[in-house]
Amino acid sequence: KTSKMQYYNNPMWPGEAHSLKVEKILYQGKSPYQEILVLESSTYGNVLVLDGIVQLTDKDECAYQEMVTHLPLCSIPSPKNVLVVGGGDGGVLREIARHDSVETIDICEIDQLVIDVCKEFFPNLSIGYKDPRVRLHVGDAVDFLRNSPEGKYDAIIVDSSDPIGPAQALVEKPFFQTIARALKSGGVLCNLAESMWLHTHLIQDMLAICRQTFKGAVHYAWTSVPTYPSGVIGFLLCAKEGRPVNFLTPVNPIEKIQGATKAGKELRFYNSEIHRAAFVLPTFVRRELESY
Ligand code: AAT
Repeated sequence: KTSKMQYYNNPMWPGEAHSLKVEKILYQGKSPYQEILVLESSTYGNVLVLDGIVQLTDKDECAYQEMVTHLPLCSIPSPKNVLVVGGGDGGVLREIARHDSVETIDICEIDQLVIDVCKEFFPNLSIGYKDPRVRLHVGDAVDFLRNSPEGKYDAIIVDSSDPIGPAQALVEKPFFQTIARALKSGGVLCNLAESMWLHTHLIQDMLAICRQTFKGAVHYAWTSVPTYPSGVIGFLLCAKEGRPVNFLTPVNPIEKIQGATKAGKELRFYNSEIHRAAFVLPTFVRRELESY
């Protein structure tokens, strides 16, 4: 039973809360890393909650998973080796699999229980594991990246939780340095970067770290996800120096990739126009991020 005080007390978004009507609790458990809860909601389908924070719902997961994947992969000509950090639900794997240039998809998720629970309650996401190019590594992404060969990946997608709990180290400079090391020259990173309404300081800090670490290009993009705090979520798109990358217009448009949007597997959210639009920032954000 959560009191009203606790309800409005999350340190990431004090004073506000979002609610969904729950039909049924489908699963409740605890792993060594976090509390895991799966709910059946009346209007958003099944909902995955980790440590009290909504990670995804059936209804709006497309906005997040499609954007976090195709913003980076459509910005480089022919992605081959891709790494996903976090993303144990499999949704980002499902999206990467649309790219027929991709040869290997590594995923490093810390929590085996998230994977198992999603296989049971989110079949439309965990279907991503069925692609034969996927190699699953269960462990902390900090260690995984420290041990990964230099210049291996064309793209790295950091689909991890908020920086409280197991994902804390994933917003710090040493982590970004290991990512830069693991990328090929001209390789790209797409990192979850919180809400422009709530976390401009966190975004400014991450931007500063990324501008020091990735000399190619660094841009902020955003999208609408109704069940995330404040209803929006941002991404930091970063390119390692070596080969010019222009994130603002897709050089590898999804509409031209054979089979990427075939019947029965259509995209629900992403297209080349929304790719370009995602980098257009409201005036207050432009001011706060650029004057930094
Ligand atoms: N696609 C769903 C979105 C997520 S899930 C984030 C995943 O990152 C979780 O499965 C969590 O177990 C994993 N994770 C956290 N820390 C680490 C780590 N150190 N190494 C590997 N995996 C990790 C994110 C939703 C964001 C919500 C925004 N408010």
